[in-house]
Amino acid sequence: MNRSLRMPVPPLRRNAVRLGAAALAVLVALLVPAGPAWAHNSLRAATPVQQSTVTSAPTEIVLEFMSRLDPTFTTIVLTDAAKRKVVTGEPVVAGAKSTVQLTDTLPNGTYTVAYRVVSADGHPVQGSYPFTVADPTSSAAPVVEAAVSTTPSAVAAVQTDEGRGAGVLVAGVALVVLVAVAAVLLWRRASRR
Ligand SMILES: [Cu+2]
Repeated sequence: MNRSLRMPVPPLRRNAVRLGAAALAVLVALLVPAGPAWAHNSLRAATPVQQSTVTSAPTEIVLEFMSRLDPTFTTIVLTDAAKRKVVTGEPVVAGAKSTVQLTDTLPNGTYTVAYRVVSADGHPVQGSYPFTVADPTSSAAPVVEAAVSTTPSAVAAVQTDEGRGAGVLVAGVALVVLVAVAAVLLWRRASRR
């Protein structure tokens, strides 16, 4: 196309600004509803540590969250490799920490800690993680996994922190939009020469 033919057309820069504004509007629309999701409570630390192997059976499970817990809505459930519930005490909440005592010594094997707590905005947050007991001096027979069992990695993948999931999704969409806008702007700048 001849350069002179393009002269009457409004400057391309104006189109670029308009496109940028549209992209910004899309970003704001995506980010605003997800805002409260970032305020959701999440697990900060745990004992036994997530995905760890401990050489002596733990006597308690301690979960520490990012913000204070409501004792009424704090649940911690321990299951063995055969998905049987392990008897524990009731969760004892102190600030952002919750502890359950284990009444019996855990036999060697892989266990899953599942938790459900409530965020400041009232939305529930739940997740789970595995840990393994491998005590070389343990005489108890290890818990055998059920035939259709979940491997530790599959259990880890099941972790459902709703807030984090929404945040990652929004970040992904925002990234795609930004890359698309950048590509269009670069293409327009290149085609102007
Ligand atoms: Cu919420």
